[in-house]
Amino acid sequence: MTTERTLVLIKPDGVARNLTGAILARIEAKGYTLAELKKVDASRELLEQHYEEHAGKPFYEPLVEFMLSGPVVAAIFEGHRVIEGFRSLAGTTDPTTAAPGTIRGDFGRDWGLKVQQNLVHGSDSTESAEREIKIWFQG
Ligand code: RTP
Ligand code: MG
Repeated sequence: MTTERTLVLIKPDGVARNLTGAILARIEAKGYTLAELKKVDASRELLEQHYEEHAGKPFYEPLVEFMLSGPVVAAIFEGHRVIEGFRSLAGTTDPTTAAPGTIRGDFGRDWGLKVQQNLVHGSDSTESAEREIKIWFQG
């Protein structure tokens, strides 16, 4: 059986707030294994590939600008059902209402900006995980 993998990003708000270690520690504490880790100044081209499913949506351009605003940390985590396990740990998209106990619920809030700054990204399917891992680690 191949081990499932997911792409996790700590977005610029998480890095700027020095939450990288705390976030990675939660993922490891849940039992997933860190396979790759790097800090990246992402290019617009890379982010446009990563977020291609959102092109044309009202939050797309503010989202890309936000992701360009500072370094991000990209990681690959491994483990059985890691894709859904990480998304459950991250919490729902809006950090104001994300459940306490989740990464977004505990560390995030609405800052009244154009896009939701919600600390982390996690792939949402095996197909998107493999696509995103290629973009961030083999691009
Ligand atoms: P992600 O892809 O980052 O793991 O988050 P997600 O699945 O929970 O959210 P998704 O719908 O894929 O949206 C991608 C990111 O865009 C920002 N967003 N802002 N209305 C808004 O202000 C809005 N909607 C989405 C968030 O940063 C979200 O994580
Ligand atoms: Mg998403």
